[in-house]
Amino acid sequence: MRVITYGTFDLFHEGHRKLLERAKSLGSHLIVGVTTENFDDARGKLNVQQSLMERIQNVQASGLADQVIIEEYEGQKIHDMQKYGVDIFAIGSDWRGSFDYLQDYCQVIYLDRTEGISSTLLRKENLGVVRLGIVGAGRIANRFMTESLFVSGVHIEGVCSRTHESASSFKNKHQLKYATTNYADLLENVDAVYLASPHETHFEYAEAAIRRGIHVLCEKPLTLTAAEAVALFDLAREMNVVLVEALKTAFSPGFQRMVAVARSGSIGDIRSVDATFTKLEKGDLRELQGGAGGSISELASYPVLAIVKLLGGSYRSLTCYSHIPRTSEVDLFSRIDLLYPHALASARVGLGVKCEGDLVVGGTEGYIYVPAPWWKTEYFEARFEDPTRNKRYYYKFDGDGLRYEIAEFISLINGGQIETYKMRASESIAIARIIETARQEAVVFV
Ligand code: C2G
Repeated sequence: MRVITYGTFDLFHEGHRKLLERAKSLGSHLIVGVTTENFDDARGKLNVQQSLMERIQNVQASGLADQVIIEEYEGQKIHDMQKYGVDIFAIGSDWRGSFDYLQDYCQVIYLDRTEGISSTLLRKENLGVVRLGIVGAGRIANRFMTESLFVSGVHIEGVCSRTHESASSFKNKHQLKYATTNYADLLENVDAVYLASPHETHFEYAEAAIRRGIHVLCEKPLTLTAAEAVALFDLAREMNVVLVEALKTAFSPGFQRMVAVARSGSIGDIRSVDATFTKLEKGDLRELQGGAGGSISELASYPVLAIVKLLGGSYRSLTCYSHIPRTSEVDLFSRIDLLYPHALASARVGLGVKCEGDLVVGGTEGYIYVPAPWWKTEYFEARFEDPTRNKRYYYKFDGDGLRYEIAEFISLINGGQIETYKMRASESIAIARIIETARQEAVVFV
């Protein structure tokens, strides 16, 4: 009898060993499928600590597996049952019912799970739980709460907001320990903060946290000037704390893959990048008034991120056109054109004008097309003159996507690293520089 079982087997423990022992005793040959990082990402398991290689080695070291295979995609189990001539599929009882569909191919057995031990528990013991405070109680802070539930190793302790009412209603809604209007109080009780306050407060709040050795995840735009971004990253390095700009697109698997495909030469040399993000804001634009608002400061971080990831931060010149109608104090539509040594890029943003929100990366041999909403990259295409070469790529972008940046932030803290290649300090600084220059030098039309 051939038996198969699957798992992540992160931080291999007694529960895993017992499960494999029981599975093995059901037959004569045990196959163990170990999940890839991509597959775990896709099924929402974001905090796996060990690499695929380490997890395979753990399974092999148990001496219980006759064969180890890699599980990399949804639906693979059906293929494996047939490919390996499997008689019995065994899995822990926490999955009871979920794999009944495999009964068409083999016998399905749910084995009792070992109580009191799990990878999640071990991760907590190993790494502890990061106590996080939220600054701001608006729409994005609410989304952050929902998304943080998908990430293990983090606990949202409290909230700081401008008014008592907004802070305590946020606290009650999300059942937090405390609410305050005093930022210094919040910093007393946390290891890290998430800044979702108005743009112009980011610098001051981030600086105060970093000075106390508190890690910072800061909503975009991190700062409104490059000098402030440089100062914050210098301070973070000096204090050895994590400072990450929460630009969700940068952390999504699909976007990272798109950048890698484009930069690997598959469409030749990159000569143009055109990215658009518009979001019609109706009604009260008061939040955007007073200099810090507008379509550039609200939205340009996204298209400029794509440009910086694809072409770098060293452009030769910048031109910006902004539509600021007489009735508005802020720009409602803007286009930033950047000339690079060998390429042209354009970022279009709008709060009062709607355009197609797509991204096109033009190369000397073909182009990459990412349809709207490209900033939540789920799908892109590489297209060529010869259409038989066209290729489509599909990825997962769960929920609002904030879970990816939260997971990365927590794993940086736990791993003792202060920077991630997904959103480097130099990239945040380059984005801040472009946004600052565009806002200063915009040619205005009414
Ligand atoms: N397990 C157990 N007792 C525990 C913990 C885990 O019996 N205390 C079992 C699980 O039920 C599972 C196996 O050990 O059968 C691997 O568990 P995980 O590493 O958590 O992997 P999991 O996410 O359950 O993978 O395709 C992947 C599989 O569908 C499930």
